[in-house]
Amino acid sequence: MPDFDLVIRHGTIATASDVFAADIGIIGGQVAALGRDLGPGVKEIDATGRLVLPGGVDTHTHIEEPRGGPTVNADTFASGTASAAVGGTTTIIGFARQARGGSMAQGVAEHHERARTARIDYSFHMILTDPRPEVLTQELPKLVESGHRTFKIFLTYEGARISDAEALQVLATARRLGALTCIHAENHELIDFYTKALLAAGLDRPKHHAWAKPMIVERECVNRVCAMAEALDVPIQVFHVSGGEAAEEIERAQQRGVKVWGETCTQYLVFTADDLDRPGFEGAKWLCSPAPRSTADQAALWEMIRRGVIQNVTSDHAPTRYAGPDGKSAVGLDAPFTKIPNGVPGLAARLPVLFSEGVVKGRIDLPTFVSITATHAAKLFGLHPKKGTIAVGSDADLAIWDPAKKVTLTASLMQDANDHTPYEGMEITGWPETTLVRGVTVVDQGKVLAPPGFGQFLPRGPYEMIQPRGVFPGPFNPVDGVAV
Ligand code: DUC
Ligand code: ZN
Ligand code: ZN
Repeated sequence: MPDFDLVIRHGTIATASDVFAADIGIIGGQVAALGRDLGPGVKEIDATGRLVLPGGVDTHTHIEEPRGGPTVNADTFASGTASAAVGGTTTIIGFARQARGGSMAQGVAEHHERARTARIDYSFHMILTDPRPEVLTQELPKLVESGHRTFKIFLTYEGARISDAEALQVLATARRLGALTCIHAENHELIDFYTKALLAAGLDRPKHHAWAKPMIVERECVNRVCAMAEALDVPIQVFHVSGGEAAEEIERAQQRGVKVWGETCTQYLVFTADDLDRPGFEGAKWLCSPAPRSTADQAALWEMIRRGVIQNVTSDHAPTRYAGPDGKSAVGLDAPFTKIPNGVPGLAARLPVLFSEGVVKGRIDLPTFVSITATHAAKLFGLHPKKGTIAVGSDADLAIWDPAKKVTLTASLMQDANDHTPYEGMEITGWPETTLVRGVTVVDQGKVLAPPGFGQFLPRGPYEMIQPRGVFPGPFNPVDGVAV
């Protein structure tokens, strides 16, 4: 009589704190035992010579988001989550968006419909584009209660951005409801000023996108949102920190005790502004916001990861095909940078690129890799310990890696619905060969086995990590108006 549904034998397990040799016994989709010489399983996987890591938790993914323009998000939940699983990721958080003038509840309901084809587990951040009083006071309490515990706000992008006054109202609401706010922090007015100056001078190629939003644009805004978080005593996650100066603003706030967490993305660790200057229109493939920066910024980001200032590395997967009437070149190969949709695809590439560039090249150790790709994100977004670790009682969401496998990245390897990858031709070492979600093999040797709909929505309840500190810079609580 077998003891387990599945036993993964003889692997080397890594968590965010330890690396050890053990078998994993799985019952009912959860880890039931870790140990040597576990009893038999109905099924067994031999992981000799392999690393067994928690499946990746990618908390910044744009999938099947409607845009309302000529270009479209290339992925559906079926294709985006297939790609995620191919790259060893087992949980994603996507974005449900409020239409301007519309209802956040409707945006969430519509996104739940789209996500029915997900092949791995998922949750949503709620993009607030129009935080009117009734949205904040009537819709959000119910939405948070039903497990949508993160807000996303943009301080730039026409059509999505909100004012500082509105941002403060969103942050105050997050504090009252026990929600976390994620922020796209770039100074809109400065970008606008730079952009007008560039266009007036005829400087409108893809490379000028980086000129229109240099680091000062980001640094100033990161400083500002840290001040807002401190003033209201409310935790925030700063999305896609792209270089040293912005990370330093976060570090300073953290040193003052502010609950601000920094995220960067794979692309900022491997690409630079020079990639936007590839011949012809090719640079459009690397056009994202914030813009890729310099090799010095890459080194600074790795250092900030080692120091724990940046704790989460996501893909910011934002796929737009290159060719075709709905692609990056929809407006023509001479389109000004202002007409090119922002974003790069990267769901499948994230873990392998970070493993190769981080662990194999000796920039970070294996537990740090696990932490920045899975464990910290699961903790920060209220998914831990169900997700993001390997422990008795956790979901058996696992990636079994060949740490020595040499791979040349190509678009077809990614198995998303895009027609290119900015990582094309990159040579890496290490590949997640088998991915399991809740003990079920969803990808094996590049073959996607999970059907659309296998993924489950992950509602997120209240949790300690994002509780306010109860410390205000002034003599009273400006959110509730209660004397401290
Ligand atoms: N930047 C974002 O803020 N979102 C999606 C794509 C991008 O480049
Ligand atoms: Zn953003
Ligand atoms: Zn994004």
